[in-house]
Amino acid sequence: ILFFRISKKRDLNMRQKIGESRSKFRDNHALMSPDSHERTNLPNWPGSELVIVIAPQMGAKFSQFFAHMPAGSIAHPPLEGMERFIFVLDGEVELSIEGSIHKLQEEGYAFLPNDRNYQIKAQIDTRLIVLERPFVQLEGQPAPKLHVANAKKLTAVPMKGDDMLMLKKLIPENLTYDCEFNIMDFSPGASLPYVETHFMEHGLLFLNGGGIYRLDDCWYPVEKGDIIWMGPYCPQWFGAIGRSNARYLIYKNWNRDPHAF
Ligand code: UGY
Ligand code: MN
Repeated sequence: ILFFRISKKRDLNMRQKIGESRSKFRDNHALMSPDSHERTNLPNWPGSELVIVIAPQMGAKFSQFFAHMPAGSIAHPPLEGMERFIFVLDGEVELSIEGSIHKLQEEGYAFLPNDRNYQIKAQIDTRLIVLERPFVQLEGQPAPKLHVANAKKLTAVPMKGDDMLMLKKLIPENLTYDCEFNIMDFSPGASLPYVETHFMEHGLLFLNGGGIYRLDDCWYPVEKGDIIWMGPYCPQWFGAIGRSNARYLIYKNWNRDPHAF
């Protein structure tokens, strides 16, 4: 293990020294690998370092970022009209919202509706993945509810009948929500059943394992820690390669007419 760690580190430095990265940005998709992360700060995350990996500037209609929160730091709500999803990669946060407190540990998550008052406090050094987007109301539907849970406690179901591809749906399936967050878990050798093309976008984080991701006419090797943005109609396919499961967290805009965006 030690040898592997050393050689991997050296390899990474070599690549960086010659100006190489696996990160790629195209008109309808992007791959962001950890070797090109740029840390930055934002006013509503005092003391935290953020890596903004997906943003409207690249053509996406949402943003996604890693938040490195030191113990004791506090994060505040996003801009007006923006809903937020947070997922704990490691560490622990306390979410205080309208008189109640929720503890979120590894794979704990929260869907936070727009324009609510809350704070997120890191109990220890914590890494979150966060997604924000402007909420799109559906006429006749009430506002979506706060939803807090832990992905480890959810039961996975086979996707489209394939028990080599297991799916966990993280937020409730009702029309008040304008998006979905899922975890897809591929056994070694499993793949998406066909090349998908759809008007919805994706923001994706590899949680474990890896494989080959097809995006438009490019095939990319991908691994844990990689982020992918898929724009509308970006042809997409994934095949899991390796001896362990490949697992990713994926966002999708959902439950709304294509004209509503
Ligand atoms: O839900 C989805 O569209 C999902 N199957 N897409 C993907 O994994 N690229
Ligand atoms: Mn898809």
